[in-house]
Amino acid sequence: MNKDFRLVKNCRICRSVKLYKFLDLGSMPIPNGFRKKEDLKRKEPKYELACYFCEDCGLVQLTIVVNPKIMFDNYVYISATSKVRMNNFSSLAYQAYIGQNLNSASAVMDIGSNDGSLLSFFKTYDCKVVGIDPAKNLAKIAALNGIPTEAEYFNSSSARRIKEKYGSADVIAATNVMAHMDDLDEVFKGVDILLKKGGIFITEFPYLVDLIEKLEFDTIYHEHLSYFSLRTWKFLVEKFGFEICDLQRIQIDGGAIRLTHRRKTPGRNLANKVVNYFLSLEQKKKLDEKETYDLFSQKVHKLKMELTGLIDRLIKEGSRVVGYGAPAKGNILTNFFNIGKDKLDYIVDSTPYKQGLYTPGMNIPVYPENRLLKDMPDYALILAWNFANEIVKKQEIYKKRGGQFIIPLPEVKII
Ligand code: JHZ
Repeated sequence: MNKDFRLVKNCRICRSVKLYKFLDLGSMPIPNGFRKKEDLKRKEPKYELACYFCEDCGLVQLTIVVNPKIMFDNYVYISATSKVRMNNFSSLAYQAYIGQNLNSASAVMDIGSNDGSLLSFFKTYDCKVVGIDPAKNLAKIAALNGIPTEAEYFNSSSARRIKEKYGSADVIAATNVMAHMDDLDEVFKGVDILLKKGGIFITEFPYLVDLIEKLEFDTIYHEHLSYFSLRTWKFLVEKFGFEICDLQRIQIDGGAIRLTHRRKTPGRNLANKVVNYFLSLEQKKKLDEKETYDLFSQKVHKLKMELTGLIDRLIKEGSRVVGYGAPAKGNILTNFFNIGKDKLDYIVDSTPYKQGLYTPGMNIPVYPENRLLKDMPDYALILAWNFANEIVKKQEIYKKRGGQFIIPLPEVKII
């Protein structure tokens, strides 16, 4: 892509033009576009953030695609900052290791490998590992940690190059990355090129049922181009000759699904029962109806009133409020709800790359986590609400000393 963004005119999966617009969050900075102090005066690029629902296949997708180079070539997010995420990677690696009977001759490749966290678990099983991630800064870190990483976007041509260099894979993983890729046909072509006969392709992504039910509107941002239901995902994988052979709901990132795939063998239906269960659940939740998405948008606007109302009241009463966690989603929540420095003095976050910088759009400073105890603000708004339990446990002393946490969604809660 040569331009900064392109408008979406057809559904990414079925090519339909019947796209129904809902939830317009307006013009937003890129969600991981943290800025240095000296850049704050410079104009920040902002892009439309709104969704379509495809009336034909049901895919929820953004109305525009921001040039991936703007978002991913240098990436501040690292996977290793959460114990919950690391435990989830460990369980995925174990499941694949046992299920595929892997050994030291097996090769595991990870698309969107970030800092190499997932592959590090396969390394403990002695498997050969290869990461693939366009973020050059992260590829370097992963390589230093012993995870060879190709700093590339994944598609059929990079898959060919990787196959030539490393051979084919017994397992290909792609966690939290399918939503980030515009040309899904190219991704599946690449997987088909790289995967050994009998190999598996495992992916995880946030589940649309959870997003809608728990009002996780802030997970809608420029990096996430698609929001999958099983119905849309199944349509996609079958188009490329794969089938789902295992499917689990996992309690991470506000609710996600882990899917394992193999190449389709005629006459074999590996996971029919569980797939049908999920398909009927989605029907029951009315994911195929436009009204569901309109209702979702209305609820987001109501949440805005509730959360900003609470913070305004606390501040009026003389309390100090800060943010906890500076995830991409937090930047969407603060921008859309107009929660700026007048409301949150600062945000604490464990990611070294984010500390010392300012959040996109709202310019709120980001400090290390230990600032919370030193400073003892009255309230900490947990912007990384998906890790609320982990954070509250970690900050037990803050609570004991009288500090309180605000959870922003699905409904505003003080704990
Ligand atoms: P977290 C990222 O989204 C980006 P984000 C990406 N697009 C994606 O798909 C999802 O992940 C899955 C901090 N933290 O994981 C670390 C603490 O400070 O919810 C992170 O900055 N203390 C690839 O950015 C942030 O919170 C802690 O104890 O929305 C969490 O970011 C913990 C546990 C986290 O993802």
